[in-house]
Amino acid sequence: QQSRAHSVAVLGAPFSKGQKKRGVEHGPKVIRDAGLMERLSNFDFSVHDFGDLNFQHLEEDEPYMDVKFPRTVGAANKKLSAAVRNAVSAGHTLLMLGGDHSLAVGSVSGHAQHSPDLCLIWVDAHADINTPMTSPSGNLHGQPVAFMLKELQDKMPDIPGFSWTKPFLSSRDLVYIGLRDVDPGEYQFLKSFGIQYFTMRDIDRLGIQRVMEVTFDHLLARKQRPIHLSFDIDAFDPSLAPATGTPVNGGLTYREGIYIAEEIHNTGTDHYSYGFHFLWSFLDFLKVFDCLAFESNLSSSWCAGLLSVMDMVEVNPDLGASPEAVEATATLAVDVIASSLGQTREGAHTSMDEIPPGK
Ligand code: B3U
Ligand code: MN
Ligand code: MN
Repeated sequence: QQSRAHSVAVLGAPFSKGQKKRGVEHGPKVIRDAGLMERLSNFDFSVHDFGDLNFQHLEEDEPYMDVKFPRTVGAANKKLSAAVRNAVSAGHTLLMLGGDHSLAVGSVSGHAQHSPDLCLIWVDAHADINTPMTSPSGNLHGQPVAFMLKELQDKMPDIPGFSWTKPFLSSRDLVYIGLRDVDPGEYQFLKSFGIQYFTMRDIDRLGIQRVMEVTFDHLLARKQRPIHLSFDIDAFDPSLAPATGTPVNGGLTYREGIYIAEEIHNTGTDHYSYGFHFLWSFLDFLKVFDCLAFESNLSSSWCAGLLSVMDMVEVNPDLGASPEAVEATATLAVDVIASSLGQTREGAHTSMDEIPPGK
C-alpha cells in the first residue's frame, strides 16, 4: 500500500431544529447505511470517521420574533463550528453529514476560522439567505447565509444563541447553483449585493458545463483558494431525491449534479484554466505544481483539488414514500460525495501498477 498523502474526515451532525419536520436528524445514519465508508475506502486517501456530534435540545427556547428554536440552533452550530475548525486545522478534508441546512452556519464559520480566504459554492433549490425579517417560515434552515454575509450585518438582529458568530464572508465569494424557489426578500439581497447565482433556468440556457466554468472564473480566477461546498440534496429533482423536507419540481438531473461534483474535484489541477487572462501568484502556482508533481511521482491519479469542506444536508428518511425512495436519496448523496472526492466516470481512480497478464 502506498503512503496516503491526504485524509478525509467524516463528521455526522444529527440535527433538525432548523426546520419543523422530524427525521432529518437521521440523515447521517442513512447516508452511512447507503455505503458511504465503503465507497470512500476505494480511494487513495485515508478516511477518518469522527462519528456523530451530540446536540443538546434546550427546554427553554422561546421563538425570537418568528424564529424557531434560536438557542438550540445557535448552540448546535457553535459546537459544529469548533469541530469543523479542528478537523480542518488538523489537515483533513472534512465531510459534514446533516442534518438540516441551518448547520451551514457552524460548518462554514468553523472552516472560515482556519481558512479566512475560502469561497462558498451553495447547491440548493433555495437561497437560504432570509433574515428573521424576510423569512416566510421562521425556519433557520432558510437563513444560514444571512449569518455569514458581511453585507447583511446591519440587517441581522441579535438572535439569542448566535452571539458567538460574526459575519465573515463577502457576497462576491459565494455562488449559488440550482435555485428555483427564492423568496421576495431573498431576491432583493441577491440582486442588491450582485451575488453570482445560477437558477435552474440558467442551467437550461447555458448548460451545466458553462455554469461551472463561470463559477470558477468568478471564484478562482484571481486566486486559488479553499472551496466550501454546501450541497442541499433538494437541489436535485424530487424524482431523484424524494426524501427531503422541501422538494421543488424541476431540479438538477443526476448528470448535472455529478458534473458539478466532478468539476469541484478537478479544481486546483491544470485540468482547468480559470480565466487564464489572470496571472496566478507565484505561491498559488507552486501549490498547483505541487499537486501535479504528486500525481506523476506517486502514480496516483488522486489529487486533493481545492475542496476543503463539504456539507451534505437535508436528507430526511422519514419523508420518503417507501424504503426504496429513502435509499435512492441516500445513495444519490453518496454518489455526489464520491464524485466530489475524485470518483470519475472514466474509471481509474485507484492506481494499478501493471495491467494483469492474460495468462
Ligand atoms: N425559503 C423558504 C423555504 C425553504 C428554505 N430552505 C428550505 N426551504 N429548505 C424559507 O423557509 O426560508
Ligand atoms: Mn438549503
Ligand atoms: Mn433547499
